[in-house]
Amino acid sequence: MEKLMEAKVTEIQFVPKGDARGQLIALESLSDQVPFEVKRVYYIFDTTPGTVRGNHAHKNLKQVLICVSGACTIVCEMPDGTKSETRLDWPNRGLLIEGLVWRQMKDFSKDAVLIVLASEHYDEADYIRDYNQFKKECAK
Ligand code: T46
Repeated sequence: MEKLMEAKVTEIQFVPKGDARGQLIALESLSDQVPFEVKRVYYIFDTTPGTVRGNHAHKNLKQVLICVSGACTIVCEMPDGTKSETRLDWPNRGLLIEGLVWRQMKDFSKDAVLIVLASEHYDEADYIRDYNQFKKECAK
């Protein structure tokens, strides 16, 4: 049987390099904030009002989500059924999602830009898009 990585959701606080000119946040692979090699970056913007994205889990992927403009809410369901909601509403807040976590992104503000740093290249085979299949995987 395929061995899946441990499911985990961690809120991260980035420390801005602020000065009189404004703020700057630098993220590096294999650091405390991004504990994996970044192989892919994608971003979600111009989201249709009221839309809910996600509705899937990943088998073996680590991602850091940052709302660099505006705000959105990330809902995570862990393999034991525990749910959490995190409002990402400032560029110094991040959410590290690892392994088998059912996720939804919702309540996007009009100006929301959600950037995601991912540990792997895009692979549709890593997705579980069926909720019942997710629950079956969790029960294994
Ligand atoms: C996730 C959440 C937070 C690609 O071709 N390459 C990519 O790297 C990605 C991420 C997507 N796509 C294609 C696949 C679909 O045809 O873009 C289309 C939209 O993707 P999806 O419906 O999976 O998007 P979301 O917003 O529901 O989920 C995305 C990520 O797919 C997912 O990994 O964790 O953001």
